[in-house]
Amino acid sequence: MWISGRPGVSMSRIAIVFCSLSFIFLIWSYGIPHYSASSRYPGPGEKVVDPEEYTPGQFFARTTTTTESSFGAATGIPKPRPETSGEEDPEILEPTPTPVVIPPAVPSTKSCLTAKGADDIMVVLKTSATEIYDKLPEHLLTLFQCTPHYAIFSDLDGVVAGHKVYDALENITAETRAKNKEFQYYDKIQEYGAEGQQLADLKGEGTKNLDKWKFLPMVYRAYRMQPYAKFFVFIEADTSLSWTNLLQWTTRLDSRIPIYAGAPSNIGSIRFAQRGGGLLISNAAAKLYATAYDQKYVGKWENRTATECCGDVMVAIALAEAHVEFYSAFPLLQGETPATLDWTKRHWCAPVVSWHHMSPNEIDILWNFQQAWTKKNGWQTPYLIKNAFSEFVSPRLSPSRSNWDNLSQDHKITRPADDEALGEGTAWYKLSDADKNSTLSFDYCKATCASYADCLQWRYKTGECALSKVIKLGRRVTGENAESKSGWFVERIEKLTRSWEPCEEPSWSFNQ
Ligand SMILES: *[C@@H]1O[C@H](CO)[C@@H](O)[C@H](O)[C@H]1NC(C)=O
Ligand SMILES: *[C@@H]1O[C@H](CO)[C@@H](O)[C@H](O)[C@H]1NC(C)=O
Ligand SMILES: *[C@@H]1O[C@H](CO)[C@@H](O)[C@H](O)[C@H]1NC(C)=O
Ligand SMILES: CC(=O)N[C@H]1CO[C@H](CO)[C@@H](O)[C@@H]1O
Repeated sequence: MWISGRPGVSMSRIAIVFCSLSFIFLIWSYGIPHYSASSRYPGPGEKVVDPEEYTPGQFFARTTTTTESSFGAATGIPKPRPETSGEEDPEILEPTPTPVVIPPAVPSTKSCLTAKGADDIMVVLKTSATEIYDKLPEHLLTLFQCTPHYAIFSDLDGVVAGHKVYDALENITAETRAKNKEFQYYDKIQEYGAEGQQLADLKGEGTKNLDKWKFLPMVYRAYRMQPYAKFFVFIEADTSLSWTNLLQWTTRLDSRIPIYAGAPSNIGSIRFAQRGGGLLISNAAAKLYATAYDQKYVGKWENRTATECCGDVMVAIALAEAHVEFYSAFPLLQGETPATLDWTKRHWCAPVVSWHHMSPNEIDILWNFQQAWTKKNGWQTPYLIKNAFSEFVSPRLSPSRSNWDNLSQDHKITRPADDEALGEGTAWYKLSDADKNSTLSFDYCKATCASYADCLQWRYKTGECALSKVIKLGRRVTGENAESKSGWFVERIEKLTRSWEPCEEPSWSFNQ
């Protein structure tokens, strides 16, 4: 026996170890079953907690009957214990989330390079010299390994890790450069570049304001570089693009129709595609645009750019002048991350082509997921919002998570700090007792959520309880928000998402 061969291992020590293990197991088995009890879904007419009877680790001990309720009309309100007497053991309440492990699955880059439709797409990434070393490498290692045609535009001409980077601002007229003070930063970037200095030091408002000037020349030049591309996709450095879903989407579209599509947004009367979700422009649209650009850029569009807030708005203005119509491609192209998206029935069966506000870290996770996806499902099956949910969200939902803001915000209850704002006639005064109590503790907040049949998640911080009937993951918070603590009724969420199944067909539809 290997044990007896070791010094210092005696039967009594083994006995001690055995006893400790049994003890740990006892505690563990005592704690575990209560998690699911606490997230039990009390549907209409079903039994629900009376948290009065609450004992640690057993939140929903005794049950009473509730009726269907919704925000603002709570009935059968449970009365939780105040936080002071018996906080649940955070060790027990907060099991470590199941890590999302995606085994490395690297289909040969050859298959992604030659996937159907790959040769027809031109992917264009826009960045700035001030962030290029932080954000470009991830794209070079992932997406751009798969795109036969791509270009990178910045505010400095050069080569990064062997890849050509174009300066989108090189032909801005001297008049415009003299009139708009952000171009002082453009000159600085050129200087730093020439001297080999730390371009990241120039990061700030000044260089950020240069961004809007890049769009029109970039779209034009991309078309001139690759005039036979059927579709042009313009993304930002913090956009995550699904190559397989993009290809499956564009092969269903007719590039001879002028299409300008993206995640819609409005400024005044102008409807435009938000830059972060990506802009999809068909060949026919790009051709119309290029013709108009030749006539209008210098005399008109460049001047107009000075007065518009943003480059993506300017693209919409220019395309409208080129007689290209805008189509909303939401939720295929969209501006959220898996942490901030509303996971609703409406989008459940839609494929996701883009995510925005993604760190290189998150882009990488998504990329690995998609590699595994195409390896398993080939290049003709899109991954849907629901697949992203089961991969990135559902394993992370739990009855309680500290330092976490789940973005619950349908119904936010804040106890005013000023006592005068509590009296008769105030907004606070009109709240139900359950709503008022929800601001007392995490458990009260949870109980108030439980009392609303459609409440799925809650977030508590001192004096504030926020409830939500929309599923959102949220993220870890630091600094002054670090005390936020969130929770989800996992079984309610499971029941709800199950009711959205099955997805008959991926819904590729998008409209004007
Ligand atoms: C609110 O809290 C108070 C004090 O803890 C308690 O007496 C009351 O029953 C609670 N009401 C509800 C509706 O939970
Ligand atoms: C700037 O002008 C030159 C010469 O016409 C042209 O080759 C180049 O593509 C232009 N650059 C951009 C970003 O439009
Ligand atoms: C741009 O607008 C200014 C007035 O705002 C005008 O003086 C200038 O001539 C215009 N430039 C061009 C190229 O049209
Ligand atoms: C990190 C974050 O976005 N937190 C938000 C969570 O929800 C509350 C309430 O709506 C917001 O005020 C926070 O900004």
